[in-house]
Amino acid sequence: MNRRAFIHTSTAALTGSLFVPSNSRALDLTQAPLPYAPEALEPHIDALTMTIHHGKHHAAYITKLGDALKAASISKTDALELITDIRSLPAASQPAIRNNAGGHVNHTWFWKWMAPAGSGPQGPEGKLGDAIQSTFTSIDDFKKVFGDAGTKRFGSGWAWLIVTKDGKLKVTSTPNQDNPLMKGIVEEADLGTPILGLDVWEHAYYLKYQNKRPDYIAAWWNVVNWAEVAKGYAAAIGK
Ligand code: MN3
Repeated sequence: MNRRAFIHTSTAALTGSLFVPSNSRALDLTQAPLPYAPEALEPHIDALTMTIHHGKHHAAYITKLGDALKAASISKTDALELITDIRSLPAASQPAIRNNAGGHVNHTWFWKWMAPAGSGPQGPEGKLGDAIQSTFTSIDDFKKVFGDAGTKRFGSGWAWLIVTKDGKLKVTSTPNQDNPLMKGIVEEADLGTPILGLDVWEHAYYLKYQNKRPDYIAAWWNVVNWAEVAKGYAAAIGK
């Protein structure tokens, strides 16, 4: 094996064992601005919700994560690394780091998984489209399964489309700010690389949709950034 092939193989093995998306960089304790104006997702997601969600909720997870790390004298500040290995942290610090590092990672990705309606592909195309059709029968069936995962999540949490370690697509759901990368917390069968996630906490939709979570989910499909999902899929399957 030449050096190049060796490096390639080692990287693939490492990525596979950690489930960390190969396209994601370290995720430190700084907050990126929204990739679009807060009103850009109107009328599907309203500007005030976006402003509060990003500026208050997401920002608070980062502040509280910093506080939790400081209290536990943990110098590691990569939120992605933290969430993959929560169980190795001091027990007393695990709940706060689990919630707030999870919250930081989940929201950082969530903003990128949305884009103004009509600004990109209207649905999954190419290899991603083929994989969704062969896994779920059709795009509509996939949306039904994913939407149900979000609707049936009791209380607060997320619906996910993940790529499992054997390269299969799967719809899952987690409570609170848990994430499919959380080994030792999420069931083994539901671990994988998230390529799409939907925030179903009431703070994500209550101002506009009140108790009507299914209406929020139906509207949200209009602002899914399918180009970004396809990018995540390609990275997760290593192609
Ligand atoms: Mn949220």
